[in-house]
Amino acid sequence: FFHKPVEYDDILGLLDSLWETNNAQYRVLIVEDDRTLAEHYSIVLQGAGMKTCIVDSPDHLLDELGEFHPDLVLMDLYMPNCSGVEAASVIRQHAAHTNVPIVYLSGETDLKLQMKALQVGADDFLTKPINDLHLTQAVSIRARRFRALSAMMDRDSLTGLLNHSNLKMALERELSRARRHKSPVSFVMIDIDHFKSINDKYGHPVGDKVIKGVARLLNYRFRKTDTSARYGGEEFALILPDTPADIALRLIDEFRSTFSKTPFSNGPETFTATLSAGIATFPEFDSIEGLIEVADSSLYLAKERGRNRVVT
Ligand code: GH3
Ligand code: MG
Ligand code: MG
Repeated sequence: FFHKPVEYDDILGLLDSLWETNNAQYRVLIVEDDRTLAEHYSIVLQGAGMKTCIVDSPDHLLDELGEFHPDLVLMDLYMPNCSGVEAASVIRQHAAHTNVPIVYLSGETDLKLQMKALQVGADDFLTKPINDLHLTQAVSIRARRFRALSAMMDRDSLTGLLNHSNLKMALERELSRARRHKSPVSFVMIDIDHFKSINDKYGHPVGDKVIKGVARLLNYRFRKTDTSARYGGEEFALILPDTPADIALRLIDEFRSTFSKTPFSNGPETFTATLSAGIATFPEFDSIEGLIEVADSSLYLAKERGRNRVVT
């Protein structure tokens, strides 16, 4: 670029490569009763590197939303047994999908009707017929913004771990997967011991360093398929798929031991901290509430028995 004049083709090439990477894997749910049209959109969006899923009747919409986790919903306005507006309001009433962008794609050209349709919480209105490039652009811009926003909202700002509300969703997902595959899942609650006195002795910022230390070690020791979350102030939770209770106990006890030897600094002085953990395992316990309750009472037992220990 610096040695020769920029050519039109160079720019096109650059745009193409940015385009490919930027559209990587955006997930688009297409709600459209006209199969031919739906498949056309699908091919266009897939051609730009996105993943698509077609729903031809709003009956299965909520199931598909839960399974597919779209980054955007492309919604027809007029369908035989339900209007797109109704479908959009159903999506919006679901806590898990309050932020997913909804874009109408319809032949409706009446501006007043378009505005009314947008009022239920949709984000944009595109009119058929639509140019392929326009469609991909409109979809990818919104999908990208949604991805970036979700990534920020799903995570705790101090540690970068999943936050409380997303942990519940992750646990729900792992539990239904485990039921399908008939495999175990272990759920772990972790709490730093005497954390109040760490704060009192060294100050809040040093306390924060200890919290970050737990998060860093969690990221380092556990697999990508394991989910770690900040459950509350100095409490953490961990989901270990395909892990029975005895293996979970061994893993978490190793983690506990490593943490207890990890030095933290307060100026020239160094100190160590300990943590306690409680474990509950599916299928022995078969609900989110059950797993959380049992892991929590095991954690309480670990505290009662003297802390710096793990209880199943
Ligand atoms: P135990 O061994 O029984 O768990 O005792 P503990 O002192 O750790 O437990 P307790 O729940 O009494 O105290 C937790 C403390 O954590 C109280 C609260 O001020 C502190 N805390 C909560 N969130 C944060 C945070 O984000 N940063 C820091 N530095 N402290 C926090
Ligand atoms: Mg504590
Ligand atoms: Mg606590």
